[in-house]
Amino acid sequence: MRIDIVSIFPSYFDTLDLSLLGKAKDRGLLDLRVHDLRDATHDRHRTVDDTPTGGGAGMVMKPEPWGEMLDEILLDTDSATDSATGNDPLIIFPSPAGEVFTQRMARELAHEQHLIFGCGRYEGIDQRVFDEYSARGRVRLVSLGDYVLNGGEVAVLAMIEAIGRLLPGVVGNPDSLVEESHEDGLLEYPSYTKPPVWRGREVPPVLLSGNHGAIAAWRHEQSLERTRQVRPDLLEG
Ligand code: ABV
Repeated sequence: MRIDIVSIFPSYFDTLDLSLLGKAKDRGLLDLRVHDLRDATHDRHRTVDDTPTGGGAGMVMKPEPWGEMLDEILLDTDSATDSATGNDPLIIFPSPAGEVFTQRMARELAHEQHLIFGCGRYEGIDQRVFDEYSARGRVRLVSLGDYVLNGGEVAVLAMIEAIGRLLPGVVGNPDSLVEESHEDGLLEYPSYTKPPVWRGREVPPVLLSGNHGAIAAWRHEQSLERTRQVRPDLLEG
């Protein structure tokens, strides 16, 4: 998978060299390219924002640097992987006004050949940027949840981690992907390891029974009970 990220704080993405995703990069499973939006400005102050037209508080990101940067990435794209595979890039803008990111969306996005993440700052990006690239291709606004961040960078890190670990070969043991929270629409059951007694607290005896049917049934019941307690909304749909 190819991922391009556009941000005015490219060093936020240095952490993607760590751990599992760093290894995926080294092994060529993930082609990650980080772009500084200010490289697409041409004034002395490398200006990316301006006052909101019509008035109001804060600043809005100007359309020109976004247009220049995204055009450049899209040009670099046509010749490469995408058009050959009939898989045009998907541009994602993190936004508190977007559709909510879920494990289902992560699974969907893990099938894409090429994702482009545009990290907005300030009060947002000039609407014409969304309109322009929606008219030319696929654009989605995506939110991590109902809260406001200072910019899209942290949201993009979270999305890339959730998507990246689903790519074939990134997580060593793919079985570990199917038993975790949200994969079956439920929260994960509690996990234990050795020792069997720690500070007087015992591991539930069924887990030491060797009865795999009883263990699976116990875990499912625990998942249901946790979900009922903490996230009843997940049981409704
Ligand atoms: C993107 N808050 S996503 C840009 N929850 C600015 C703020 C923000 C996002 C989110």
